[in-house]
Amino acid sequence: MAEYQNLFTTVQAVGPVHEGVKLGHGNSPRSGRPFLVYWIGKIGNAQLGPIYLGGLGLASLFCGLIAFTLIGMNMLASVNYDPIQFVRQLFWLSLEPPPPSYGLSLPPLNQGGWFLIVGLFLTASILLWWARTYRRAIELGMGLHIAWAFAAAIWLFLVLGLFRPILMGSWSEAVPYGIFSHLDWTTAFSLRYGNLFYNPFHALSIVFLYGSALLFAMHGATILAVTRYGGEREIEQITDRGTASERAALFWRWTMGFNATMESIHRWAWWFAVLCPITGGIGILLTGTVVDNWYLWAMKHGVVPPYPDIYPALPDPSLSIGGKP
Ligand code: 07D
Ligand code: 07D
Repeated sequence: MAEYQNLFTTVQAVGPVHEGVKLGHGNSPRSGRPFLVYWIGKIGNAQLGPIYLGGLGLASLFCGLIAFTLIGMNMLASVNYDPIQFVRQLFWLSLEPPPPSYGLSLPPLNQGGWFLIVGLFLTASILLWWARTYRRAIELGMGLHIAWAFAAAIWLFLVLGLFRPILMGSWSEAVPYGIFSHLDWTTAFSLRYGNLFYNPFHALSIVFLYGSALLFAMHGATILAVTRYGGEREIEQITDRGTASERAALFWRWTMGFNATMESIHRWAWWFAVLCPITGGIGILLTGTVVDNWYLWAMKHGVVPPYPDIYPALPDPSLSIGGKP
């Protein structure tokens, strides 16, 4: 019997594979015969399957597949159906939104029409998958924390591709479907609106992004550091004095005076993760709708000092570089 087990020395519990709890009325059957995989057992549970597909899952995968295929076919068409060039240029290929002249109207297929159709299917796919997380949680008698966390990410996704373009009156504001093109969009967005670093909601979003990484590292490290006392088997350790959990808590109380609890650390993690796209989405929604230049905004509100008088007055650059007056 190994006394101290970790990722590399775990004795994999190999027993009869199991289906999981019984499903009530109105559920589909689960698909696939479960089986054990040794190497999967190295990073998690060794049993693969069965998976619950269900109506929502199937519909989501179907819509996702249509969106994915349409993006791929449009990219393929853009290199004249040359498979070599498709692979060679893959990261640079892109399905672009309609040009600004179409506003919120429906453009021809090859002028952004395909883009809008993809957007419809991709959004349907993501919303259906969200409904699946909601329904599965209820069926298992769980809370809805996962669904609401996913909803926070979907909020940013919808702001980027739906809500803000509608407020701006143009589908051309949406993010293109492409690896590098969506990065170019991100840079161009920041430049067009006077440097996103001066958007306080971008800053908040970064705080929660970095904070999430920090909390995840602290939590992961703390629990790994007490697995030798069974710290990963949280439940019985929470109540027992002198065990893994108490050591984990004392470590932080001794090093920084404060310690989270077994419950509160997960609330910290949830809120930091969820607030990253929530604050980010607010920042994006305000950009171009309420605030046109974050640098000038920051100067006006005393966040950054104005240029000294020796320079000529600073015009809004977005108004002078071919932009609409
Ligand atoms: C690790 C979970 C797994 C998910 C993965 C992503 C696709 C896209 C492409 C069909 C952490 C799967 C990718 C399904 C297939 C086509 C054309 C999640 C994990 C592995 N981005 N972004 C990436 C998306 C935005 C930005 C990578 C999506 C905004 C920057 C990947 C969206 C802005 C960088 C990707 C989205 C932005 C990236 C890795 C949607 C501002 C990078 C993602 C739907 C937020 C990084 C080449 C990852 C990179 C990167 C996907 C939106 C900025 C392709 C699906 C518009 C600066 N983004 N992104 O690991 O290497 O996420 O880019 O909103 O540096 Mg992005
Ligand atoms: C995109 C939520 C939607 C995703 C969903 C997933 C699928 C695939 C398939 C699993 C990520 C759908 C999934 C379809 C499924 C499989 C196989 C979440 C998304 C629903 N920035 N910036 C952020 C930093 C600069 C810019 C956030 C840092 C520059 C823009 C984050 C720096 C300029 C936007 C952040 C930096 C710029 C952002 C994203 C440093 C470019 C956004 C948070 C150090 C020159 C977005 C308010 C997130 C935002 C955003 C970080 C710099 C532009 C905190 C660290 C100045 C335009 N930036 N940024 O969770 O919300 O994204 O801004 O320089 O839109 Mg930024």
